[in-house]
Amino acid sequence: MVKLMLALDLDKERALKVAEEVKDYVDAIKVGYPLVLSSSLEIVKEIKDICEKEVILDFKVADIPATNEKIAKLSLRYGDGIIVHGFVGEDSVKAVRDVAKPLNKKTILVTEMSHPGALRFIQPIANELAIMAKKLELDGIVAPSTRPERLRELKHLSNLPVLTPGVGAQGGRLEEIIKILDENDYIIIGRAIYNSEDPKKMAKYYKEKIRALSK
Ligand code: NUP
Repeated sequence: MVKLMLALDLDKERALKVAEEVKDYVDAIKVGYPLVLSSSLEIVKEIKDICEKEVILDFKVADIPATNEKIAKLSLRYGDGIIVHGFVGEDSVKAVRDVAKPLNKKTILVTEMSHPGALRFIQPIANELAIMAKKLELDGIVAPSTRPERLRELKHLSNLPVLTPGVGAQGGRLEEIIKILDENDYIIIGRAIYNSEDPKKMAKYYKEKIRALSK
């Protein structure tokens, strides 16, 4: 079954509350700058203490190789993997991968982003990014639920597990993307769950919908 990854872009207090509420229905958790900058990287441990899920660091690392290496070393003291940008070049991505691999942690490459602004600069190179992810034998790519045909193509080109954001608040439709995905892939949902009146109920709703549509 396709996995559900919760994006926890909240402050510490709300993030821990939501993690506790939804833990029976999500398979993994994604933390990014809003949460880490409003607390610290230690938050990853606190989340793991609550729910023992896979935690991916969405830091979209995009610097020169020497700096990427330092960022990866510091970040990957926590969590199970890190998201990087590829437009900075193969050497920068390799620097992260070479830190992550020996630690048994994932390096996940952003290909095409899910927001409208992605059309101008990143969509034109997204196919090449997916091919680079495959060549570097990374652990996954990020590709958009907001453009199902692009999601299909990027998954095909990379032949890697896909983490796909865009369902819910960004207008992506679960029914349209689920047929493209398989049990190695993750659907990332944030606001549609944590901003709802009842995050637990909403996480259950998405989990059950994924189960029903996966058949
Ligand atoms: O292309 C991307 N789009 C995107 O929304 C790459 C991402 N990493 N994200 C992240 O996915 C975004 O930063 C947020 O954490 C999550 C989507 O959350 P939501 O739109 O479901 O609230």
